Amino acid sequence: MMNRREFGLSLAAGLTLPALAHANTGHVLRASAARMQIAPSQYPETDVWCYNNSVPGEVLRVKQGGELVTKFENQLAEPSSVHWHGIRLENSMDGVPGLTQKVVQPAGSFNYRFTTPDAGTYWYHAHNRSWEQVARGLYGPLIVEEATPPDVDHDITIVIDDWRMSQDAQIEGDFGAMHDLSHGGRIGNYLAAQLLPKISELRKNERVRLRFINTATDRIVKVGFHGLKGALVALDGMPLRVVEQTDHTTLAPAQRADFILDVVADTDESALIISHERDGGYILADIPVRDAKLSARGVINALPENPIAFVDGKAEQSVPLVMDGGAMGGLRSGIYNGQKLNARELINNGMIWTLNGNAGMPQAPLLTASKGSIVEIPLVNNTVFGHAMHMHGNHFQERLADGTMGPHRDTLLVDRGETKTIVFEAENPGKWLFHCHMLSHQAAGMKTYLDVV
Ligand SMILES: [Cu+2]
Repeated sequence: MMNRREFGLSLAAGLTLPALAHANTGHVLRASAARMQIAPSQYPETDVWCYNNSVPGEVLRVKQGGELVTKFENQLAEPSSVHWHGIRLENSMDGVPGLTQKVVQPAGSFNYRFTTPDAGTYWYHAHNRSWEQVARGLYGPLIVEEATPPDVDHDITIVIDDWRMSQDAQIEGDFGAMHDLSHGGRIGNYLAAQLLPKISELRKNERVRLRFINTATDRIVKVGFHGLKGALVALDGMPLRVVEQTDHTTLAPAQRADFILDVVADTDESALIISHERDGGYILADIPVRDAKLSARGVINALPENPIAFVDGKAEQSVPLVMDGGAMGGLRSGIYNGQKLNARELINNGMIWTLNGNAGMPQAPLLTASKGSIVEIPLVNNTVFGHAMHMHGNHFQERLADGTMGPHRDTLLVDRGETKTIVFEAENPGKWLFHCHMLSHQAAGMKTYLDVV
């Protein structure tokens, strides 16, 4: 038997406490209000809500197959909970108030304890009134380390967030504005990327692993590079079987992407991390490159596989999920709390979107699947906005146009008018939330759940 203390929660690389001192554990994850520098230094500090006094919250690192144990303490003035995004954990630890646990009241606490079966890049975030709590800073990276990590010189987590701020760098309090809820969500005016750990320079031919996490509530971000060349190696935590040579990827809210890249910029140039916007490139990070004398690295290999099943595309049941509503969506009616309401009544209840005709949490699950069965869900987007559909507790694969199966994901962007079909093995018992991770859309109706029995 492994001794649990060997697998406890450890602090971020570069900090001083070794994992053992931290195990089993006494670890506390405390949500509270704080004030910190989010905007560039010429602006004042920002009032935020955060975990362990920082935004992003403390980088939690656990070994694959290890256990995360932490006591969540809620020192906010409102109820909250913590969701461990992308972890195939036991249902009671999933952090969804009203579905998997009771909400944690102010001054209350909840003990989270679960194993982490899959290596990769995950994150944790508030899951009560998440469209506001996440936007105010309640999130952090959760890194599950491979037993044998890839050979890189730097392992850097890049947390992207999209802030809507006033001129004095305070978070605008306009949460739940109807125009945002009914369109592309609450899009900010300050896109920021934090590199953890911070890195002040790179050397030519060094190899870096970059773990991108899009924590924005609603903004889709297209990241790219200059002076860095390599491959996409994982999506939503899960390794790609074949690495993809590319210099960019699109991250919908909640999605993650791991790249392994070699520094190809010359000495005294820069390695740039870029957000490609409609009006051009926007520099998220500019890292000076120094002193060569290192030789070029070899081929970039795939990361070791995680213990998750691949499906061949055949399914035992197929249950479509049809998205309607939003601006220009022509929504006429929907079921809300078990009652059929017209569009005006839905809006009066803050509901603008429906899934299979239902707004907000339905009274019955989208589907019930027996453990071990293979399920298919065609995601039919009848709206004129994209939706980033996130399934809790499971990863799924998209059946691609050529009939092959895409990579494992926990969040999939379905563009306006598109249908994408996902297939997965329902291997994790419990009630699993399935919702749009454009959190403004979730707030205005886009959620349901699956029951695996
Ligand atoms: Cu959506």
